[in-house]
Formats: sequence, C-alpha cells, structure tokens
Amino acid sequence: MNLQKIHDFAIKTILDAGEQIRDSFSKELIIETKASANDLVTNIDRNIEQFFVDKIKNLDPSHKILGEEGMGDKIRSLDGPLWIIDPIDGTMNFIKQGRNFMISIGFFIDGAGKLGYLYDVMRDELIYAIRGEGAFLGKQPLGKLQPMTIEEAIIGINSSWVIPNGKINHEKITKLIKTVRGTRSYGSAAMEIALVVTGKLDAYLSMRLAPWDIGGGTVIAQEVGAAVSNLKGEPVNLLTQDTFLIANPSIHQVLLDQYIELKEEKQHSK
Ligand code: 2AM
Ligand code: CA
Ligand code: CA
Ligand code: CA
Repeated sequence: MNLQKIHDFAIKTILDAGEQIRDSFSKELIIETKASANDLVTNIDRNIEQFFVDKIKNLDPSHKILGEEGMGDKIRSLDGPLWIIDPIDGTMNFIKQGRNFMISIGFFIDGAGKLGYLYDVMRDELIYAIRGEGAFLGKQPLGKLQPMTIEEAIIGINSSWVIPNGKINHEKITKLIKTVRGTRSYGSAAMEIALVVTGKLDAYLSMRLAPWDIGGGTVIAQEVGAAVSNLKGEPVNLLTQDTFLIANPSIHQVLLDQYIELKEEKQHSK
C-alpha cells in the first residue's frame, strides 16, 4: 500500500475520532486512576484508542500498533509498519477543561518516521507531515523554523521540573528561566510540540514522556527542522519512556550545553 493511501486513511480516521470525542461531551464520562491519583484515564481514551486499532487492523492486519491504553500490540521492536497512538494527550485537560488536548499519531516503517499527526480536537486544527514532502497546518505548508536566540525564546516547561526535584540541575534551569523571554505550560506534550513546530513556542522539555506522547510530533519536527533529543542530547528512543527536548535548531544545543544538566539517577529512588 502506498504512503498517500495510508495518509488519506489516517486523516479521515483522525477527523472521525475527533468528532466522536466532541460528541462524547453529551455522554457519561467515566474517570479512573492508573498508576497514581493524578494519572487519569477515561472511557473515551479507551474507546478512541480501540476505534483506531479496529480501523488500522481493518486497513492492514500486518500493521503493528503501540497505543497508550494498551489496546494495540505488545511492541518490542520498531521493525515493520508501526503506528504509535495517543488517543487523548492531555487527559486531565480533557476532563477538567474540555479543551487543550490532542490526538497524537505517528506512522513508522522500520523505526523511520513516515507520517505524523497532531490534532487539536476542540480547535479542529490538524498539523500533519509526510516524510520528505513537508508539514502542514490544515492546507497551509509550515515553513522551516527561523534562526533565533535563547534570549528571544518562549519555552514550554512544567513547573514540577523547575522546583528543586533532585533530577535536574536547579541553578541551570533557574538561569534558563531568567534568560528566556517567557515560559508556558499547557499540560499536553503533543500540544506543546505542535506549538514548537509552528514556531509559537521555541522549545519544550520534559523529564518524562512516553513514545505515544512524542511519536507523531517527531515526524513533524523532521519536516520543519525542529531538533529533538532526550535531555542528554541522545536520539529519541520510541520504545521506552525518557526525558525529551524539542527546540528550534538554533537553540537546541545551547539548551543542552548551558542550561540542562541531569543529575545521576539514584538507585531505588522514586
Ligand atoms: P496524557 O494526558 O496522555 O497522559 C502532561 O504534562 C503531559 O504528560 C501529557 O502529555 C500527558 O499525557 C503526559 N503524561 C502524563 N503522565 C505521564 C506519565 N506518567 N509518563 C509520561 N507522560 C505522562
Ligand atoms: Ca495518560
Ligand atoms: Ca500522552
Ligand atoms: Ca493519553
């Protein structure tokens, strides 16, 4: 099957899922906790992931699926065609605000990003990328990110990474916050990545993200020239949870060299 056909399928399925999520506000929301009291999931997260799994398996049963809610496959390697899916990124926003959440989807072949989608469901804004053909916001092509300085930057960062936390050099991150033009925190990794690839934020960093938080975004990042890595500067690994940095290419290395230093992980610490 050619990539264009898979892309057409993905667009249609994502828009359909978005409509289902918008319709869900008139139905009952069942909220459960996962690993901790602040780690929430709803029946809609699960239903939408199941919807994607059913559609993809119907399109081509050989495609593997890595989804946050576990409706897909057990994935141990990136071999072959693989979809990485977060049905609702920003579940807490979905529950509390009814906005500021995204559908995030990436399609990979042998670990190489081919298609990426970040869909802001309530604004009905779809950003997508086709490897080698560029990235788009709706029908509008997204240009390459333009050169800039750290002093001009607005960065996305969660406040829990700013207070002393034993995991990151606090003096350096404090210096970063004093140096940049401003900071923002949105509660949806996919939304912050969407803002970086459209040049509305200049960087976003997190101490802990999962493959489904970043899969779709990394494909779009390639097409606009945004630099991605973990907070040690290493390439993103789509099989494990890790730290994450996406930035305008002119400040990515500066951030790593001058402002971000991870502390050694202590054994048995939380
Ligand atoms: P979610 O809403 O799909 O769970 C919130 O700051 C961002 O971090 C959201 O993108 C959220 O995705 C993600 N997130 C929340 N809990 C997480 C966890 N335990 N590990 C990794 N990412 C998490
Ligand atoms: Ca979650
Ligand atoms: Ca997520
Ligand atoms: Ca999610």
